[in-house]
Amino acid sequence: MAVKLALSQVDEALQELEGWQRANDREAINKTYKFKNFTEAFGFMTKCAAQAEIMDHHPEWFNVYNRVEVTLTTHDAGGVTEKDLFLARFMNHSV
Ligand code: H2B
Repeated sequence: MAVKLALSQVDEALQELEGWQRANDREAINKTYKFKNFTEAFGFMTKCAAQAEIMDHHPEWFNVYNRVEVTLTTHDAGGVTEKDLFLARFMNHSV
């Protein structure tokens, strides 16, 4: 099972993850992506969904039109793990 990272380790990793921040109310990281339109947003989600399936690691997300709000945490570990950081990097490279 993936090991939960210390908050200081998460903060350090976030310095290299543009637009991502720690959630206020739980051990998670989040980012809001904005696209030109719904088609672009959904294309991004489709790409990330395929990666999530490969990893068996799934985002919590909310989409309205061109906006995708993403929260990443590892439920099994009760906090942020390397899997969340990997998926966050993948997402940033997928825009
Ligand atoms: N996704 C996330 N974000 N955290 C998990 O702990 C998790 C998951 N666990 N996707 C996986 C699925 C687990 O429930 C299945 C049974 O492997």
